[in-house]
Amino acid sequence: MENTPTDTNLNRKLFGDNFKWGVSVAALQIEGACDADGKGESIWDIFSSKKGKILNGDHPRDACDFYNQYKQDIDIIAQLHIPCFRFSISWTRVLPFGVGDVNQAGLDFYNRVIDYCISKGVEPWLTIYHWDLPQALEEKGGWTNREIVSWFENFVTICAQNFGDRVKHWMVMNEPGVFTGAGYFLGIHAPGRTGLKNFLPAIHHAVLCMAEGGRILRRLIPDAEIGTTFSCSHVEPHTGKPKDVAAAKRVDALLNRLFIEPVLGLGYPGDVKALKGISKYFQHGDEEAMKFDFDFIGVQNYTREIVRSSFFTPYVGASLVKAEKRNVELTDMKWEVYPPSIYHMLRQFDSYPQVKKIYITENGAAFPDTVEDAKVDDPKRIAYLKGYLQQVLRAKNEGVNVQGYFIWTLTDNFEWAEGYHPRFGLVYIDFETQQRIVKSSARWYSEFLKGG
Ligand code: GCO
Repeated sequence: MENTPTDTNLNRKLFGDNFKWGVSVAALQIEGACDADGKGESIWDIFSSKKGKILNGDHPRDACDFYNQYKQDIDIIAQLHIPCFRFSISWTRVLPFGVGDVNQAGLDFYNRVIDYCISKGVEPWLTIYHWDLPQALEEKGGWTNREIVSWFENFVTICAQNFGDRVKHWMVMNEPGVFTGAGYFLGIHAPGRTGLKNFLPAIHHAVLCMAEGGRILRRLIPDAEIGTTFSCSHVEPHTGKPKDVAAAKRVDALLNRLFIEPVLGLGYPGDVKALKGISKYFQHGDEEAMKFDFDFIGVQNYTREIVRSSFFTPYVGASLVKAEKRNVELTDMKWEVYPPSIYHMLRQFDSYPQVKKIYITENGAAFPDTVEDAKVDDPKRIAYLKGYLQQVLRAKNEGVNVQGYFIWTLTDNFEWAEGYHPRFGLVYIDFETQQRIVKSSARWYSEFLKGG
């Protein structure tokens, strides 16, 4: 492929001196201490307690004990020479009931984490909402209740006022497509709601909150760069038949355009007829309120999807040709290892003139890592990261304004409905003992960052 750097010449310098390098995590997936020091219940604390919802009956109550071991984990980041650390704020640690009284112990925790990052020369990057909605708000309708716009405004304001003096890189939301689709349509993520009656209002209210969150941050932290993140997968038709091509376009609209386009002022994509019902949830002025000119967009890509037309699949009339049936290399999530996917997604998101800058805020892979002689060798993850980085560089060399790359993720952690089984970390966790073991992929990343 033209412009694609080879394995041998891939090194940090090719990305430029100003390129940001980091690692990403999320509060619910790593913190544990699910009811410590005044923290309230999130929808994931409740959903995970329901039988059959989480693989192996796993629960995030302890996770990686980051709440108590944050210094050790930030020390590892510093020792690996990873410059930036992206983490999220647990809404219920700061506001146990979502609104009302602030939990000072929760603010104190995040101030300790931010201060410790800075003391170790690690730049803190903050995601405000990474799926852990307060249960108290879910009981009032959660993302289906338009009042969430004011609840979210309050949460963003408190975060900006308490952390904005030291944190200058902010993401308002993590992957609205996933938490609304899986949590409010398919019912496989918290809070387990299903159907368009939940999905459509959740979409619209998440879009309104994303834009409003951006406006609040810009007003309260004028010197910060403000973004938000989107999941995405390169979508290809199973054949060149017009019905498969049309099906792929509909899936691309759902997976890759549904949230970025309204925020850019382009309105909701019209390819999926079932989405037209969103207009029912509009109020006067929403067209304007949905828009915000983010300083950057976080692109989060792992794989690609192959789509065929499927008459019997409701709403979208398309089905995925599963990677495990396509004789391709897979990760432990059964996702295809397909590096060009990140290239195509960078080109697609960069093609919007309103997109000023892109960071890859998540990319990584789960593999069945094992400990041998107190070490974890994970060559497949190293190969995955190299392959995707080559494609990021290919896009950058072709003029895409991609300015950073964050690996998902620092430590093995609670992978939502899959529990602790999938291991995405650069650092292995023995969940019995909470012992950390730096994997060979972490050492590779450290060498890469040293310019080796
Ligand atoms: C997401 C979330 C992460 C996941 C990661 C692996 O993108 O779904 O941001 O929380 O753990 O992507 O699935």
